[in-house]
Amino acid sequence: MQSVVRTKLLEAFSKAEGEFLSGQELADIIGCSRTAVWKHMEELRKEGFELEAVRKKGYRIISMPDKVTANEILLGLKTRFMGRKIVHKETVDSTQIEAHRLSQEGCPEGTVVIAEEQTAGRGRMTREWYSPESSGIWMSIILKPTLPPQQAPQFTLLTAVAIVEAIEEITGLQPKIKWPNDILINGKKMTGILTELQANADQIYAIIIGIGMNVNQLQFPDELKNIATSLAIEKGEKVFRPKLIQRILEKLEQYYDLYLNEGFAPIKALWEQYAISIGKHIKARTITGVITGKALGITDEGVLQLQDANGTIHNIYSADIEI
Ligand code: BT5
Repeated sequence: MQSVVRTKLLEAFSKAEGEFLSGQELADIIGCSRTAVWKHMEELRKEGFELEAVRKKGYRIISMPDKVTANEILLGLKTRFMGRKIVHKETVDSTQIEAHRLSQEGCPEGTVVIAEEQTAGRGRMTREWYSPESSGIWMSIILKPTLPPQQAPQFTLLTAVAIVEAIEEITGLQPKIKWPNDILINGKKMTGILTELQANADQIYAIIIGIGMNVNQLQFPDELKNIATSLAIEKGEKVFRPKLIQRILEKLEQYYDLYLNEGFAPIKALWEQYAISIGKHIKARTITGVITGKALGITDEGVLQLQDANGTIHNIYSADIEI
């Protein structure tokens, strides 16, 4: 089916909010015959849409396929630039790799790369990120702020705030942020954020924000069983991914604008509301060693401050935290 026709059809059904649309109404909307409407509806059915057709009433959509396509994300997306260009792949090594490439080719700010499955999804320091097919949100977002590279870590915190609020609004669950890049529910990791840079010493050319979110998995491999969870496990039902992606992109645009206009302070205040580990005794594993102490909070730059038993305050730029 031509994508314009598909978009028009989905838009009409989206507006109808589950009510029937007659064959004639649909024919008028897409500018074709009623027979052609029937053919298009059959194509939607083949794509996995669950449809109801009733004589004299017309058609309605009962459920959408559990796929994330660019169309599904764009339909009803309320952003100026975030996610306005979407590159969707069935399978990819890593959406980060694809996003780096697109950025170098000069793609617009706000471009999103999203995949149903990653074969080489990555975490920080070349760790692996488990990204099975059609069950999570594996996406990378390209931003191009004119800023010095030292400010890049703040984007991990900004993204975490956007994600927590989007999840709260869509599912009612209340995730918590573990500095710097984990989002947890009931103490288990549900989302990881990976912020990568294209920059020189003075200026950022692009920030590639990778989001790996466990949405509809009900099981994890042995090595992750005790540390990972998904929204479906926590909520007890499947979550429709396109809506959640839209909300994340909308929140991300909102907080990115706020950050560019007012700096990190308002983001920091929000972040602190959702953070665990502040005020607690923690162990921080950095690339140079382990420091234990009390987490005092984050600085205006987003750096974690840890006070050890001698009272010395350490600035931690990146680490794995144990509470
Ligand atoms: C992260 O790294 O948490 C960042 C993960 C970012 C993944 C996204 S997916 C889209 C984009 N494309 C990519 O290739 N990457 C980004 P880190 O803090 O280093 O945590 C990695 C650790 O989390 C691993 O060593 C495992 O212990 C654990 N882990 C791996 N897969 C997981 C999963 N699906 N859920 C929960 N934990 C996982």
